[in-house]
Amino acid sequence: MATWPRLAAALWAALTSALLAATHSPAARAEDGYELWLRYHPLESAAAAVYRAAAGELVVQGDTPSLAAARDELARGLEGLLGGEVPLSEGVTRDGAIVVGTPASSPIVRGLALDLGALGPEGYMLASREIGGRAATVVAANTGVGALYGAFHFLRLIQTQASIDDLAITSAPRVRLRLLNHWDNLDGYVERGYAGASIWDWRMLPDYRDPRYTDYARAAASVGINGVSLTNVNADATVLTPEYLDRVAALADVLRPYGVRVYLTARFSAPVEIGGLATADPLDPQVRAWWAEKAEEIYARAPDFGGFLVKANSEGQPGPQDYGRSHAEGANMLADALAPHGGVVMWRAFVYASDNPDDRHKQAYDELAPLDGEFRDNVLIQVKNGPIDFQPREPFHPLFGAMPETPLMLEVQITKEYLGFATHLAYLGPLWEEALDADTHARGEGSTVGRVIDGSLHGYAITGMAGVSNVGADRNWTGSHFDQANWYAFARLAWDHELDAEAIAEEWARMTFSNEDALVAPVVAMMMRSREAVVDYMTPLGLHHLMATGHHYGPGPWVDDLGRPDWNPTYYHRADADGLGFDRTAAGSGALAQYAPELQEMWGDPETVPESLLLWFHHVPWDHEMESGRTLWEELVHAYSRGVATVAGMRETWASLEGYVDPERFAQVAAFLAIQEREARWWRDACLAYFQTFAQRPFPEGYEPPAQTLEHYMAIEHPYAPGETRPQ
Ligand code: GCW
Repeated sequence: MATWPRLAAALWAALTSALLAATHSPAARAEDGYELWLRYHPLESAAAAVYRAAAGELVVQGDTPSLAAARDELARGLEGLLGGEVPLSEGVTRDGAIVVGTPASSPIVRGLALDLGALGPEGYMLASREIGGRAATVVAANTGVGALYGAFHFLRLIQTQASIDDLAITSAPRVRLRLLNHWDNLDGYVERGYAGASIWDWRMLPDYRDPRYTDYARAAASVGINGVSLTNVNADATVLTPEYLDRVAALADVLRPYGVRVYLTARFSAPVEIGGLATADPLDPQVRAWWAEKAEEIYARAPDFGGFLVKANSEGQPGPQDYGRSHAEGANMLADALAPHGGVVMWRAFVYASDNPDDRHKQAYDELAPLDGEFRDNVLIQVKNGPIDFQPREPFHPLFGAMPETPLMLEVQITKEYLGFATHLAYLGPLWEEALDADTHARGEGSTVGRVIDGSLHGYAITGMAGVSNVGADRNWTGSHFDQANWYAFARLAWDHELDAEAIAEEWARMTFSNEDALVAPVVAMMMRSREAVVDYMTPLGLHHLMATGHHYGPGPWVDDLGRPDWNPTYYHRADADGLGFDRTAAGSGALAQYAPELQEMWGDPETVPESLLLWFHHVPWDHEMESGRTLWEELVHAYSRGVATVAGMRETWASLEGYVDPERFAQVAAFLAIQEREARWWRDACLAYFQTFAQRPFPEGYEPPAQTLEHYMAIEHPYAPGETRPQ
């Protein structure tokens, strides 16, 4: 018979084990997203036991800062995942040793005589080996940073519960410069930022180095980011003053062990603004000397400084054309200043002139393609994925394939300026994959954008890919939990553009939420549909730039009164009584002529162009018959409605996953999906109400008409929507 004390003890035991289970079960613990995909929460016990056998001790030989970072990350990750400390050892003393190092740092690695030649300075090898009769896993590379990347890969295998037996993995980046571009102003405001203020606290630097910078560096290194441009391309010359360069140097120090170099945006007029010169003419000897000296000052503080990112003669930014000089003359002047120190210039191709009435689609190509071959060896031209501006869907930028003598980088936007800010769930892996896989036909079939930017098509000596960052000071870094996936996917594709967006989504979901298939499969399916849903409810069938003015939040297809024609949505959709879309064939703006003949032929005919780009290249009658048999008007209604339905389906999917995700993250995603569904309806209804005034056709049967009148939608204003361009 149970006595009271025994009963009480039994009750107490039951209670504490229930409490323990609650705190240990990953689904039950409240999480704010700060840990990103590096959560390292305990695996369930059976899985942990398997990995524990293969992770008996950690042998990191060498003590460079990057090797120390690799050791610390492995120690932290393994302890978290396996639920106990993994001992550090000087040598292999038992089965399950994890040996990390480079041939230079580690006698063990040297002794294995691994073939690391093809891995370059950043690649790595994960290999199962016997060492002194013991089973070991070797994480080897030519540099400490390579070993750090390998350590993160090894942890990822365990985080995603992949096998770590018989490992024979080698990996090296296809693209050399893999950057995040922050559009952060020095006052902490982030242009097109939806995750709070800038993480760079310039006021506290250089004295206080927020530990968050180290976590940022860890996250960056975990996915192979090796550069960060700290400041907005709408640049402020102040960052080039000595006081700020000291702060830049402090950030460079924090990021260095993780293989991340800092870059700055160079305001072209800096010699005038902070240098006291009368001109910033790139051919003026004093200007050239000023920049050369500026470069000296920077490299004295940060010897591995990466270089300058420049937006010039675009949207009001100063540039060489202010002095009658070309983009090449401007870029080369900065390149000459950086060359002695090994720095590069990333010169942006996002240029369009206020006095040029031509189709904006054509302007970057017309200005830059003729300059091919005129740039210094340390200049890259950084080209957005599409010719207009980070729309939910664009054809690839026609410069890709058109500058064989000039290294072209790809720039994509991770922050979702045009895809619903942080509240809409839109996984951008498929968008970037579409851009990277697009065939330019520059050297015959298979001349993809990916092969242009990785240098294999034209033999570029330097290669790069940049993503406009979505990181801010929000606890979850990116403003929403699912936007972390976009940071992650960008970096994974920059490392290897042949990776599959769906596989990347799966990796991310396993690390970020849970390894349970019941969660992973629906989450990945939802992510994979999400970008197309945004295309559908915002700009289907090749429509583009229908967003409201300035902040770009919500629909504004009716806007027609802005200073420049090409700032107006009406310029892009050209709706009239006959039809819809922008004729870019020879009969229209002629932009199609910037593409290869094969594409001109296919895209030039409304019958053969993919319907996803139909209205990008053609002005199409409202009754044009689509593949589905519907008319254009009916198809438009169908696509907008499908977008809303997809989001409603995403909401249902998420609702069914309660219990697989901790309550805090679950609730935020659920609330954001509700906002997304409401805004998707708003987009659909507003755009269809507007286009109907031209189409003059009824809503097809089975489709709800807009909930409100067009006047209602046109009267909506959002004066404080985040992220707008702000003068500095
Ligand atoms: O997409 C536009 C944005 C601007 C941005 C510009 C650019 C930094 O609306 O905010 O300015 O592109 O890429 O330079």
